[in-house]
Amino acid sequence: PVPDDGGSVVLERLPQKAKPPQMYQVLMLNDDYTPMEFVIVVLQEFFSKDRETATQIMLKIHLDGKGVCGVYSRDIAATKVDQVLEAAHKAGHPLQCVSEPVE
Ligand code: NFA
Repeated sequence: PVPDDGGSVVLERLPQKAKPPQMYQVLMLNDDYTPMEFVIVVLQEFFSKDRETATQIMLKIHLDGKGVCGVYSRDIAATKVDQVLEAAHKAGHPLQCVSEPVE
């Protein structure tokens, strides 16, 4: 007969390397045609900014050529870009929006 070994099992944990996921910043780019008011509304609607913050970000984009609208996981950032581009296209504005990894 085979002796019972007790069936004991040792589960060792490998060293946990849970790095947080890469984050992506969503930027809007300045152009000469998109109305300031449209950019402010987009920042309020899609980036949950209050009107004051939205106005500051819009002016930063207007003066510097680009500005960060928010920082998100890759999927959410891609969705934000899509939402901005669709809203701009529907309204007939050339507003551009991109996402890029932080750092
Ligand atoms: N530069 C645009 C204007 O003067 C305003 C604008 C701001 C456009 C930010 C795009 C992004 N009407």
